[in-house]
Amino acid sequence: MDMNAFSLQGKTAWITGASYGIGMAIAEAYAAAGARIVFNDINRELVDKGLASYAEKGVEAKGYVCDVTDEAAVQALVARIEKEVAPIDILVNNAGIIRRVPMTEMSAEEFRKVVDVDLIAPFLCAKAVIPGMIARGHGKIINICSMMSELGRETVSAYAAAKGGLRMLTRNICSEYGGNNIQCNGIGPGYIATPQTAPLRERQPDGSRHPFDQFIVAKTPAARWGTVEDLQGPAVFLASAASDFVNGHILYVDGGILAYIGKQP
Ligand code: NAP
Ligand code: GCO
Repeated sequence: MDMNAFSLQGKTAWITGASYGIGMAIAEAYAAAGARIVFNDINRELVDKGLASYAEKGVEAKGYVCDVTDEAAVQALVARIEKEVAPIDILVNNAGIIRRVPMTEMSAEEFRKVVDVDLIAPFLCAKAVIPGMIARGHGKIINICSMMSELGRETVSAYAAAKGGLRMLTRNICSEYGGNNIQCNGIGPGYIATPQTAPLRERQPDGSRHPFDQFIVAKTPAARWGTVEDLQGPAVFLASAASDFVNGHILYVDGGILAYIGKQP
């Protein structure tokens, strides 16, 4: 086997919402694999923060302000990237939000906002890049799904609905554009230590670990939270030629939690 199949040399990757967290880790890995990095975030402050972080890590990246829920802004950004940088070979739909609210206390507006960012935006970004990928005869789209693409839990109804929808959007893009040599797959991170999950890991007033933290560690065969680095290898694989015959697949990177019923109390 030619191990260059895992190289991203000469490819241009656009990672949404990648000023920090999972998106930044994926961008770093893609740069190490040879790709040109483009990212966006929702405001200038975050983009500048991201650019400074990338520079500190020695990663050359171009950053743009764009709200991925705004179709006109997304279309304009894709045109700008393809003019200023290069045609987009790899799209990672990473931008996301979560609101942890009991469903009966959640407003329709809050529910819609989560679905807007976590499901509608990946549709808008994929819709914007697919025509160019078809014209060039190849493309990779990677949607950052979630364990909540498969499981529910209290207070995350909007997020689970959106990430469940993202699982099926992934499979539908595969179905509709696989014939154009576009591979669309998902990554389903387990519980990863990032700002988004910080509230679930906060130390209690008495210094003890958060009950949810203890719960996740007990439910995960790997007996630990995931790190953003755990996602880098799977992300490179799904962006590379090594996965050209993998399509419509959600690759769960969860330490085995989805496979495990849990220890008998
Ligand atoms: P995160 O805190 O969810 O960060 C996501 C990034 O997207 C932030 O920079 C965020 O900006 C940005 N963003 C939000 N709305 C946006 C919009 N409308 N337009 C452009 N950018 C926007 O970080 P994360 O934990 O690294 O999560 C990244 C992805 O992984 C998300 O899709 C998340 O659902 C998914 N995920 C996370 C975990 C986990 O355990 N952390 C597990 C499974 C899946 P702001 O800072 O302004 O919000
Ligand atoms: C939560 C967490 C999860 C993770 C992730 C799990 O409140 O349950 O935030 O939703 O973010 O999506 O895969």
